[in-house]
Amino acid sequence: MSKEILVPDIGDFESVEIIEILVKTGDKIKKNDSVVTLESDKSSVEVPATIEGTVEKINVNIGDKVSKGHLLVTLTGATQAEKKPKKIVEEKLPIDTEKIIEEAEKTLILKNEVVETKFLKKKEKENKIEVTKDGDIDSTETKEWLDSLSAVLEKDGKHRAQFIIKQLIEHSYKEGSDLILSRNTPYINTIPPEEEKKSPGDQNLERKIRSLIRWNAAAMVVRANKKNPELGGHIGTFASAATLYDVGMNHFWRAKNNKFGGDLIYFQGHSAPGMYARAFLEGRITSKELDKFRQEVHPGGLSSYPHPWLMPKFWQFPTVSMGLGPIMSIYQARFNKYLINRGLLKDEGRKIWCFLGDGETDEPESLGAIGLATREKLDNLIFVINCNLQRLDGPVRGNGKIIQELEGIFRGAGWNVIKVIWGSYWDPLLAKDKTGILIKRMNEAVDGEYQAFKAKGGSFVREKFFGKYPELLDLVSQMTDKDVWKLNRGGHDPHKVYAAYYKAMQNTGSPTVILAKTIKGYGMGKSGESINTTHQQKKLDEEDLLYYRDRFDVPLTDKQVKNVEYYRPLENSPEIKYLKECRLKLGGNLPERSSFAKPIKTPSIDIFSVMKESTGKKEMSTTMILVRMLTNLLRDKNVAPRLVPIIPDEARTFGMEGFFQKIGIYAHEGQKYEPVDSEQLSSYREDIKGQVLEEGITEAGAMSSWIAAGTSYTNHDISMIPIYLFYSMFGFQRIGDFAWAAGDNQTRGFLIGATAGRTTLAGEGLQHADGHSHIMSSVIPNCKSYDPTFGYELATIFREGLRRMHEKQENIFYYITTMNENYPHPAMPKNKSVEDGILKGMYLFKEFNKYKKTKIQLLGSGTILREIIAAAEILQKDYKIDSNVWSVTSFSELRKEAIEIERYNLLNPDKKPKKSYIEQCLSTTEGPIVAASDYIRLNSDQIRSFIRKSFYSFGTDGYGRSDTRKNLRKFFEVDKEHIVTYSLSVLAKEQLIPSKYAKEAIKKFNINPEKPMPTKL
Ligand SMILES: Cc1ncc(C[n+]2csc(CCOP(=O)(O)OP(=O)(O)O)c2C)c(N)n1
Ligand SMILES: [Mg+2]
Repeated sequence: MSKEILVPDIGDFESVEIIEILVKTGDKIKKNDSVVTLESDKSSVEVPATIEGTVEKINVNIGDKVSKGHLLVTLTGATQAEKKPKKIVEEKLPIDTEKIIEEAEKTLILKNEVVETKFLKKKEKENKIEVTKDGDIDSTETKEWLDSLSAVLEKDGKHRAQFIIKQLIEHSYKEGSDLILSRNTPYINTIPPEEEKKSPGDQNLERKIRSLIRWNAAAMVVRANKKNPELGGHIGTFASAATLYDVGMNHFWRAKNNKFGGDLIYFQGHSAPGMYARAFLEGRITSKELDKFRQEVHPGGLSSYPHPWLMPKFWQFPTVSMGLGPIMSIYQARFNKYLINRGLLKDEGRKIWCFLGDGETDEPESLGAIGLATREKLDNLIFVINCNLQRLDGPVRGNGKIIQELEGIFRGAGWNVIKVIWGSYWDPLLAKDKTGILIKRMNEAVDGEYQAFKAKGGSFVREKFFGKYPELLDLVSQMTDKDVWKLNRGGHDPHKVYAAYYKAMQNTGSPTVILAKTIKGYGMGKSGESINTTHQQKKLDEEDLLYYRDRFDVPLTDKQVKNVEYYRPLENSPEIKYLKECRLKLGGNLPERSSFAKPIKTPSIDIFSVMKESTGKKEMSTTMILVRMLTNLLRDKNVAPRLVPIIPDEARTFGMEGFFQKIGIYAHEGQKYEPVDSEQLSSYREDIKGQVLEEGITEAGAMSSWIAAGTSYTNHDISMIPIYLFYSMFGFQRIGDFAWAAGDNQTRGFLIGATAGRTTLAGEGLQHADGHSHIMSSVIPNCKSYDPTFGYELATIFREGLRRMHEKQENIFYYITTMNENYPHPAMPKNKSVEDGILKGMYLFKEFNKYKKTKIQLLGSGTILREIIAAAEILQKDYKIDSNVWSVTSFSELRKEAIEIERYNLLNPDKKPKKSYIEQCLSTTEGPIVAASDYIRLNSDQIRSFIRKSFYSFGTDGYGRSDTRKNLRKFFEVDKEHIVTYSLSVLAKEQLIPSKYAKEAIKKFNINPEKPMPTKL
């Protein structure tokens, strides 16, 4: 029995071209094998077989135009006709909508009436009752409720109690209450003392070790600044966070080794001295190296903050630009799950920990993606927010309580929140507090006060905190001021921190945030404990140092303290042994950066060969060509599984909807609904094994995913190839700081600035029209930026990118702009040097050599190259002027090479000077040089100083605007008419032709010389 494969529903498209036939007569094909590739004017998509069998006849040819229902292939021995998913369209008679609305409205009115009468009744009742103390209108009734709850708690436990509370809340809403019920719990620890998991550690030894780390961390900052005050550094931040790090290092954070992938820790940037100080005790860093803190120019220096670029074997994540760490860690956690769900990584229960400051939570990036962490059920993610109530210049929110604020935000977003506010010394007081007055006082005081309490001593705390209520004063009457002063904060109590970390590790189904209350500059005494200048403190005088030593019992003599000596106990001391054993148990050192990823073999040249052929009359955009190329790459068995297409909510704009069915969109819960377009070929397919990351509208999120995927070679020892496509204007301009961090992080991958060019993305206007992304990308040292015009250029650059980043494992990344303008693409010139030129940044595209009299060099980039080519034709035809047309694929690559050569020549005055590639191309050519691109003049100006000839650059300086491409190019003066006119003028200025030609052209092309510069319009 023979069966047919037809063109399925392809959405809004009709008469779509067949560009590839992927089967041959006699082939045995399985269901879902691709049969043909269709290409509309926007995208290409493969048609999968709906049945299996042997190909008997192919009924179409390449180039045929087909529509839905067209017969593609006939199969023999076909089995099981695919059952189309049932249409969920209602077949009933049209519904009388108005009637339904009318009825609904009636019920609504009725309902409202009922509700209103209810409220009226309530109001009447309220009027009769007098509000008494603290808003409690009936304390006997309140007590009854509370007693009932206590009974439930006692009899059936907290879960049952919580259930009942939830029911009560829901019920109250149903009954018409619209009060917002607090997302906050009281200002006490989340974990009650009886539920705390006890640390198995030796607390005495751990305190000693921590004290030494504290000392050495402070000493390295002080020493560096004694040497040279301009070096800077922070003492106060790590001083407040030391316990938070130490407990993790001693008991929780597992390192990468040959048996385990390792937890990933995002350290708070300016707490770096603490990590160095610990590494010093571990013997990983010498005292000489500590002395080179922040002196990074010579080898062996320790970087100011976590910078993998500067310390590639140590730091894993650049974090100091505040806000980047938190969001990157969220997407890192999600990417881990992505790899696991796609079967590329073993699920070993690895965790991602991210440390951030309370001030850092002001950054939109810090909190902007916490909802995603809940949606994705990232129980592999733990945030630790060090709430020292201070930031750079003072309190975080002096009038409020940052911990409560953050609790509300994170709980609202569905996180598991663990508050670590009070240390163990408070436990007996809280146990004695039968009336709840202590908790009430804790709830009342604001951060500004809490900060002052820790700056001003025990008697101040007694007077100002406890003194507010006589009952509280009684509570501490037996305690000395010293005892009161000792009442510690949770984040400095290793027991409390241990219990919190332990609980966080057990949590499933949601991410966890630990809100730990600490003191900025803890232990620094008068010089910097809990005072507003703490953050800037980088010098400690002798008195401060002696105090610090005594406070933490560091075994140094006064003389040693005066010399600010480091302290490292002997190798076989209990401290060092303990420290090392802890790390040994946890698998090794942290932080440590390594990679054992295998290279990915560059795909065969054949995959790209179709891009090197002419498209004939067929017009295509480079974005389409890129998508076609990616479709081809998905057929390469080495590359296909490693590709990570990342798209904000723009897949259809970029013609990428074909990927939905083919490789699926990653969704950790699969697809729980039948998509509205399920009948169509490119229907929206979410899948737990989906490959595409469609991020939604978050450039910061997409970029974080791109960084996670592009550093997978080190974090997971598996190389992935992320390709993030975005509107070029919403790339570097929006996520510039991430791109810089990506470079620091040695991310390997492709950034594609699609719909690029100030005059090429025509109809969108000022906020969309990009004329400067190539300038922004060019400043990143390891970013290679390209602005190709033709399909073969794009294919050459892309393949080289794969080869260099993923086969040769170079720490570079690519920024390539692609356009949405459709035009025909020529075949790749046969000349061997073309490929080399494309990669170096320019090659001779065409010579116009008919008249051999006057010549000009025309350099064009991106779509403006086509204007240049057209201008060259006019110059030859109408003015008998010859030209060389150069396609410049990358002004920045040309510049980077030229500055290197120039530097070499200047530093080697006695050697034979080398020639830059620009010089090799242009020094022997004839005539002045005119360069233009769809970017501001600075783009082509990048090569100006390396050209020893007259050089004129044109570009799209000014604000973009919406109009037709033709009008925009005229406005920005980069259309062929302006190029011709400017060329004639340049030649006149060089005295190669009379000026009348330029004058005539100005008139002929209707150019207004009085028009203000576009930058002023
Ligand atoms: C994006 C960004 N803006 C500003 C800074 C400068 N800066 C460094 S630390 C700091 C204050 C940090 O306060 P917080 O997050 O509370 O950390 P703490 O030191 O108190 O732990 C600031 C503003 C920065 N590093 N990054
Ligand atoms: Mg802070």
